[in-house]
Amino acid sequence: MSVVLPFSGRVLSRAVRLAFCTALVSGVCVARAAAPGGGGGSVSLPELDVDAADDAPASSAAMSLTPEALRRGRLNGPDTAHLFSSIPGVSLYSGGGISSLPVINGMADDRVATEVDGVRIQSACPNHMNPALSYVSPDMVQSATAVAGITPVSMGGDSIAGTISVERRDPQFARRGKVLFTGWARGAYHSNGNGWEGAARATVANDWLSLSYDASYAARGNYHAGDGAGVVRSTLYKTASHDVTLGLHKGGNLLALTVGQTDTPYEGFANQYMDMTNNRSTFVNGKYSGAFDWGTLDVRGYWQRISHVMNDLSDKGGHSWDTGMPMNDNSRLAGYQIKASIPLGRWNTLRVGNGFDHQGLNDWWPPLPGSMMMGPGTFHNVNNGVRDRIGNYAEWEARWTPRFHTLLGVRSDVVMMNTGAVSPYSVASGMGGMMMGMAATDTAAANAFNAQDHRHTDANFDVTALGHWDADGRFSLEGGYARKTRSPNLFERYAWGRSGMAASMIGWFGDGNGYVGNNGLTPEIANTASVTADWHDAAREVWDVKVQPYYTYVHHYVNVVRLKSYANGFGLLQFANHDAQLYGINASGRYRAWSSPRWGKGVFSAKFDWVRGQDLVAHTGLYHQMPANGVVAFDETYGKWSGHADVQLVKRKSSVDALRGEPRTPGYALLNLSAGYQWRFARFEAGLDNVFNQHAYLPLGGYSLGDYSATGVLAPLAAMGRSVNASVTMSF
Ligand SMILES: [Cu+2]
Repeated sequence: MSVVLPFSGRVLSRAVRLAFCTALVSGVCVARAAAPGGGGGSVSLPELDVDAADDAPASSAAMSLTPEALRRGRLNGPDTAHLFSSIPGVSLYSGGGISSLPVINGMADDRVATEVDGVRIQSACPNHMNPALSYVSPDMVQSATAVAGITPVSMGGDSIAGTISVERRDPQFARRGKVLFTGWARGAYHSNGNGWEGAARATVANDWLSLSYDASYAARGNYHAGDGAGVVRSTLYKTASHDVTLGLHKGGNLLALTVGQTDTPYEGFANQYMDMTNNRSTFVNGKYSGAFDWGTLDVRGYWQRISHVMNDLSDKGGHSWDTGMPMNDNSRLAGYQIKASIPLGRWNTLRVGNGFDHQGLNDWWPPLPGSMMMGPGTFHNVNNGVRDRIGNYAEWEARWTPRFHTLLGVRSDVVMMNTGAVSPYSVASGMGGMMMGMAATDTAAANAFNAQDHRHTDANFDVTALGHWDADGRFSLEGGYARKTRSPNLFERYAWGRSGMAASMIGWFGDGNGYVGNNGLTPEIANTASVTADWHDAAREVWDVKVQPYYTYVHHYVNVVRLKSYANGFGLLQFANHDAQLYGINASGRYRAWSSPRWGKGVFSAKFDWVRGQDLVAHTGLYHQMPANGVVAFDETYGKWSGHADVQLVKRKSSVDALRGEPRTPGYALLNLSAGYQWRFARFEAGLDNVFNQHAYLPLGGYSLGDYSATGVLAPLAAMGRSVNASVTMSF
């Protein structure tokens, strides 16, 4: 019924664009990912084959996940951010179960440009509970690419670390004269936390019109830490999403329009004082790509409405504000991106782009009936906050010889921000004791804030220069320099509450501290130099070793100063511009030990990351620096069987951020196993994570505040213990 063309236009363009991508770790390579059904889907855009190629720059720093890596990521858990954990230089830190945030080369969160379908989605929450990747289920991801280090300007802007890009599936079409009806459904179970997931997609299409429907669901209870250490509170979640995509395809043109909604009725945040008690995102995303005589054009437009509600879930007991604390956010995002790729003769390509992104945000905390502390008025944390960005770039890729090419890019981003007047719960008056203290502190802070001018216009510019040299068929060297700039986010500039309670609601660090914004913050500017050396056999089939050292100096790095320390050890911190440096090495290797009809294919692979980050003003380590870590993996494929084993090794975390009181964590080693079998239109997968049920603390997890609230014992956030995972995917 379905027609599979091995090289659709977009697959080809991706293959060409990443022709120099030489990621070697198991699960990381240059291919475009397939449907989870594994071959059941069909994509056919033959007219785009020739002209759509080369629509994005070749860069060794760009790595895309293989279909196998995507499948394994889906089996391990329902978080799209976790798909990237196998990529060198990328680590993750957890907030909620489906809201992990990526860290690239020691720089986290907003420092990473995170794109879903080419759209930058800003978190609409002072705890960054709803980051971009939390809106897309791993089942809906068709391609996942990470760019660490020297990021081409066409893939960056308003970020200093790198880019993480996830694309939902493109519409599928039938061959001329045929009708395509295709789809898949997947169900999965995780024993730890009793998690269930389901996802499905159905498409009906002819050769020019395609209509598809996607749905996904995931729910899980609190997980258990390893070695009988018990439940980790506030790690439960439930989420559901669905969307409809209409695709039109004619000649060299593709038009796709997606309308969808994601609902997360609850999600616990183990390292925050608050939990998410509802999050609804409604979005419209349009995309046009066309191939012309002069080159290719890619246009995207989007609109998104996010309404976000926080409170304490029932297992976060023991607070002074245990009776709850409603906090609300409303956000509107809208924007467009236009990209053109213009070949200039055989040897040169010019890429130009223009884009606009609007973020509007309201963050307010309604009064709690009967509470002296949280009332009688509404606490307006961000009142009509606006952050708009206009980006423009030009990028020139030149092939000087068949063995040497360069990439030069310049980019400007103008970021405009403003916000309205704010107010505390109550204006300080004749109340007694602590209440008066809090009301007086926040009243004074609100008055000081309202007296300031909050308008900012940051004119930022970025530069990327990259050279790539293929010495012979077995060695290549790529090196470059990038200047990248990020403007502060709305909370970094505009969070204003200075009482302990109000400030502890601000912060996406999981460290238990309270945060105050700083209206005087300037953009942070990173200067990065990096080289990538790549050794491999001529055909790139048997072995591969890649080593990438880097150094980054960040002017005006947005870090913190400590205004006050509380009795419990946590502090009141204010964002401040410091200078910082980060340096490290990412390395990966792969060796195909055998490949024969008799023994199948066996591949050993490894990755290793090491990073150090230092605040050069406060003379302390930067926050969220992963200790030295690596993965050693083995993959065997035999006919319709596939097997995978890996050991994840993480060194003791001894370098910490003293400003935030970051916890030290011991080293650990975890063994994970999985296997899959394809039978006709069904794929069965089973896995065992953390086989020996080891107890481990997450080096970037901060403190387990859910447990702290309930037990009074403060400890780092524990990793998940053993989990049996199973999934079945049916394609039709
Ligand atoms: Cu939130």
